[in-house]
Amino acid sequence: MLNPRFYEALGIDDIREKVQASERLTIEDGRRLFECPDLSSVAALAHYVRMQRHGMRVTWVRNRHVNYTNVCANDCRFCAFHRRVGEEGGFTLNLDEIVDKATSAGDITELHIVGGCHPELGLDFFETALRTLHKKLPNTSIKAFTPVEIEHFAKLESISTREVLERLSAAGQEMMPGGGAEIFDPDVRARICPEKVSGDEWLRISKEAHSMGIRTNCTMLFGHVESVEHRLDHLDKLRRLQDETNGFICFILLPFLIKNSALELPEGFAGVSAPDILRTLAISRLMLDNIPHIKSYWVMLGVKLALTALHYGADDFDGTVVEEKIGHMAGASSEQALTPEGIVAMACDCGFTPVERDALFRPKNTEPQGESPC
Ligand code: V47
Repeated sequence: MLNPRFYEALGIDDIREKVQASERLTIEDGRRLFECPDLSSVAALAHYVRMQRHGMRVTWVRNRHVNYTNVCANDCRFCAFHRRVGEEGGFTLNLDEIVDKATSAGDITELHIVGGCHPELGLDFFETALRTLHKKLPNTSIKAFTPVEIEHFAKLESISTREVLERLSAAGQEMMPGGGAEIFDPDVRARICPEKVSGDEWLRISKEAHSMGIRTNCTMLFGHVESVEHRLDHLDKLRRLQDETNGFICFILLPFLIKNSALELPEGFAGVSAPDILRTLAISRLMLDNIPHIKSYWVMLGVKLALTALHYGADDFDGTVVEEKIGHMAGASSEQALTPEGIVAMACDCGFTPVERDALFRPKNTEPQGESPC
């Protein structure tokens, strides 16, 4: 129940009215929500939208991450995962190792494959890997390669990104994860990831994938050197592209984890705060009115905050994950994996209705899972 008197007192009753009338919020509205002194009132707006769209459902997936290499031609300053060619700590999996990892996690619905931009791994390696995985795991959807990797393969092979996408999807890539978006603003990118594709190029490749029928996710890495304006600009760019293509399925908010980062940070900076994460997530839900799902990614948030975020507009809990490196090398203190039973029990304990999904967010079955106390 959104009480107009509370919102009038906060000076944002016009925003409450828009939300309840399903009207689009402006960037200026977003800015005012960042400034609103009462976080719970912002949360209530996001929760209202979540309830309209998804009720108390929280989706999750049996999945596994495979990072095929951490060797990367880009040297993103925030990234603790990557190593330069020849640098200590670099790893590159061969085909057998990729297949072993993918098949060792039991019955999975989604395989999440990403890696660094390795200067020597050609497209034929990935086509073979996808074909082999598809054969071995015929009932598992392969969500693989961000727009950053797609651009890297195109450069390496001197072909267009469209051709890369055509070849990968013919080999078994079913959808694409949303990593590498960071913050689109060029000045921010110049500070945090100067070698990486531009924000415009990331958006162009996502658009190209959508035009070919490949659904993708999108992300925002925040809590480093960017301002609230940069966050809102990033969300606006995603929203504009989604108006054109409707190709994004899910948005994932990634709070910057600071351990082992080469980014120059202010003295004493301990990372983004929980209230800032929850507020940014709630505002993302409100601004991204055309993206169906908002993920609470427990790996980066930690399980407790990720469960809390389900009350701030998020409706997806990602999945079992099994082996995660990017967040954990940057200091994530969350578990390496969750069990299906654990996810179901936690969602129920928090009053939600867990729904197992596939990679494209279609429910796996219609039977209710677990028992919610509410
Ligand atoms: O691309 C890197 C970010 C991303 C750090 O699409 C960092 O379903 C925080 O994109 N602190 C990888 N974030 C994770 C990702 C993802 C995860 C789960 C599901 C999906 C999906 C996508 O993490 C990277 C980068 O943007 N990242 N370093 C760091 N220190």
